[in-house]
Amino acid sequence: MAEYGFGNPEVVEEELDILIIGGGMAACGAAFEVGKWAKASGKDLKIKLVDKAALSRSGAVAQGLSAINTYIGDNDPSDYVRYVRNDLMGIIREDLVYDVGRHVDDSVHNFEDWGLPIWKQPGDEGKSLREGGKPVRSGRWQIMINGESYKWIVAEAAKNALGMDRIQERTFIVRLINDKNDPTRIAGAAGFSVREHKLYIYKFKACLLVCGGAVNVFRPRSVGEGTGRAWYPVWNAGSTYSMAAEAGAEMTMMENRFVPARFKDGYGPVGAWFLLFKAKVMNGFGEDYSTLRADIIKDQKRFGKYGQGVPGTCLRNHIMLEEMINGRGPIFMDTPTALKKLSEKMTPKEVKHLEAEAWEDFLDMTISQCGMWAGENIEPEKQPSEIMPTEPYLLGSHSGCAGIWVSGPTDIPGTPKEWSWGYRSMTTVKGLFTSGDGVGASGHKFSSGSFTEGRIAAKAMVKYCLDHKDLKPELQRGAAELADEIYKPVKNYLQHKDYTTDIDINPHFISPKMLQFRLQKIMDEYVAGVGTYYRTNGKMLEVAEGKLEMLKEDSLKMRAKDLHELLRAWENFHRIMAAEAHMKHIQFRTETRYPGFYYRMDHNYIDDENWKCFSNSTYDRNTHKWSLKKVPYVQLIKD
Ligand code: SFD
Ligand code: AMP
Repeated sequence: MAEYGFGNPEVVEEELDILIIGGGMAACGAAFEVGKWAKASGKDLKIKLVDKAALSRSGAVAQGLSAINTYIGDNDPSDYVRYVRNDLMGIIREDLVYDVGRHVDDSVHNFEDWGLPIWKQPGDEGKSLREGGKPVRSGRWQIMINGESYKWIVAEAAKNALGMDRIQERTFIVRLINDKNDPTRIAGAAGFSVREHKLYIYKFKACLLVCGGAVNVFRPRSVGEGTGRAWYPVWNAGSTYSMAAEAGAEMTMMENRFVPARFKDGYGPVGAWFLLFKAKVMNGFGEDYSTLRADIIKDQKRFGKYGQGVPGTCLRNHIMLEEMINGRGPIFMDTPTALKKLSEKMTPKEVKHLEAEAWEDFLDMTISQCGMWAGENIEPEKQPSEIMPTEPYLLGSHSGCAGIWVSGPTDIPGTPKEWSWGYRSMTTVKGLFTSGDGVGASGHKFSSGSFTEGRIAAKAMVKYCLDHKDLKPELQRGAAELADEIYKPVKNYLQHKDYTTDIDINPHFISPKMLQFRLQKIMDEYVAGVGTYYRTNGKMLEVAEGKLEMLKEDSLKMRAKDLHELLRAWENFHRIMAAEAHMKHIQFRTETRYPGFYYRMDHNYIDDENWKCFSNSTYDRNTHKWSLKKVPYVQLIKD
C-alpha cells in the first residue's frame, strides 16, 4: 500500500493457546472462568481476549439492563426447557437449553457478589440470593435489577480474573484462519486496530468466537435523523455468524430472527411493562385486541398446535400485526391504567416511587426511550405510548435462535450421540467454540445465560488445549495476503480519491454507509422486512439472491477514508454474509414456522409433518456455495 501514501500497517503477530474474540457477556463469562481451569491443570496457558470496543461498555449490555431474564430459582430446569420450546415454536436443542438452565443461577449469584443490585421481596432486602433472599420476579423466569452498571460490574470481574495485560481493546477481528495442514481446524484470526495503523495476527489452538448477533442487516424503522438507533446493539454486525460460516462451521436455524415489539422510535423493551406493571395493550380504537381476537391463532391448519396454549413471542406479534394490517392501529401500551391500578393501595410517596421505576426501567437500558418521553412531553402515568414491531434482528440468545451448531453435554438421557463431538460448545470446526448469540437453536439465555455459556465453553477450551498440547497450528494464509485483503477499502480510496472533487461521489468506489443502505433495502423489500409487513415468497427470495450477488460484487469497491470507515466496511462484509445465510435458510424452509416474525406467503402455515426439524447449512469458501439440510429434532424433555 506504500505506493498510495498510506503506508503498510505494522503487523503484530502473537501465538496463544486460547483467543477469546469479543468482550460481551459470553466473553466475560469465559474470561472469568478460563484461568481457574488453566490453573487447575497446572499448565501455563497463554490466553488473550480481544474486543472491538472497550470491555466496560461493549456489546448488548452497554447501556445496562433492568432485568435478568433467565434466573431459574425455585423452578426446575426442565420447565425452563418447556418454556423455551414453546416460545420458539417447538424446535430447540433441548440438551443445550437444559445445560444453561442447570448452571445459570450460579452466574447470577456471582453478579450479586460483585455488586449488582438485585431487587428483593419486602423483608428480604438485606439477604443475597445465595442466602435465600427472594428476588422480585417480573415473570416466572425474570428478576428485576438496578442494572445501569451491569456491564461495568461484569467486565470488572472479567478484567480482574484475566488481567488487563491479557485484554486487547479496540481491535476488530475480521477473519478466522484455518489450519494449513488440516482445513477442518481453526488456527488463527486476523484483525486491525481501530485506533492505530496495526494489523494483528493471532495463532492459537482454540478460540471462542462471541461477537454477538447481527444488527442493521435490515432497513431500520428509524431512518434519516434516527439512523443509528436500534433495539439490539448496532455495533454487533454479524461477525460471529459470518466468520464462523467462512471457516466452515455448520450453522443452524439461520432463518430464525427476532422482531421485538418495542416502544415506538425509542425502542424501549416491553417486558417490565407487561410482566411487572401488568400493562395491557390496546388498538387505535381502545380495544383490548389481544383478548378480543386471541382466537385467530387457534386455527390449527395454519398454526398447528402452537396457537392452543400460551402464545409464543412470535404469535403475540402476529395478533398485533393483524390489527395494524387491518387498519386498527396504532397499538398503544396503556401505561396510565397499569400505573393507576398498581397505585390504588399506595401512599403518595409509594406512587412517586412507582413512577420513578417506570422511568428507571428505560434509564437502565434504553435511555433514548426516556429521551422520546421527555421530547414528546409524555408522562406515562397520564398518556399511553405507542408500541410497534421493530426491524428484524439475527440473534441466538434473546427470543430468537439463529446461530451455530455446537457440541452439547453428554449426560442428558436420550440425547442423540451425534449432538456431542468431544468438547462442549465446540462448533463443527475443530478448536472453534462459541456461546451466547453465537449458539443456534437455544434461545432465551439472555445476559445471564450467555455469560454462563461462556463459562461452560472456557472449561471445554482448556480441556481441548490440554488434550492437544502437541498441536502446532499453522496458518493457511500469510500476513501479506491478509493485509492486502483487509486494507483493500483503504487502497480503493487512496487510488481514486482525486478523481472527483466530492469525497462521496466517485464512480470508482462506494462508501460503507451507502453500501449498508443498499443491503438494508434489499433485505427489507425482498426478505420480509418491515416494508412488506414481514412477508416474502420464493420469487422474492430469488430476486433477493440476485441482488445480493450484485451487492457482493460491488462490496469489493467499498472505500475507507480512515480507520473508522475501514471498520464500517468490514462490518458490512460481515452483515452481508449473515444476511445471505438468513435468506438462504428462509428459502430452504418452505413453511412459516414463526408467524409474526416472518411469513413465507407461498407456504403460510406451520408444517410439522415436513419441517419439525433443524435446518443446518454450511458455506464453501472456495465455491461460494451454501448447502442446506434437514437435521431431525429430538424431544428430550417430555411435554
Ligand atoms: O429488556 C467484536 N438483553 C437482555 N438480557 C437480559 O438478561 N435482560 C434484559 O432485560 C434483556 N433485554 C435487553 C437485552 C439486550 C439489549 C441490547 C437491550 C435489552 C436493549 C440481551 C442480552 O444483553 C444478550 O442476550 C447478551 O448480551 C448476549 O451476549 P453475547 O456475549 O452473545 O453478546 P454481546 O454481549 O453483545 O457481546 C458481543 C461482543 O462482541 C464484540 N464484538 N469484537 C471483536 N471483533 C469483532 N468483529 C466484534 N464484533 C463484536 C462487542 O464489542 C461485544 O463486546 S430486554 O430487551 O429483554
Ligand atoms: P422484552 O422486554 O420484550 O425483551 O421481554 C423481557 C422478558 O419478558 C423476556 O423474557 C420476554 O420473553 C418476556 N415477555 C415480554 N413480554 C411478554 C408477554 N407479553 N408475556 C410473557 N412474557 C413476556
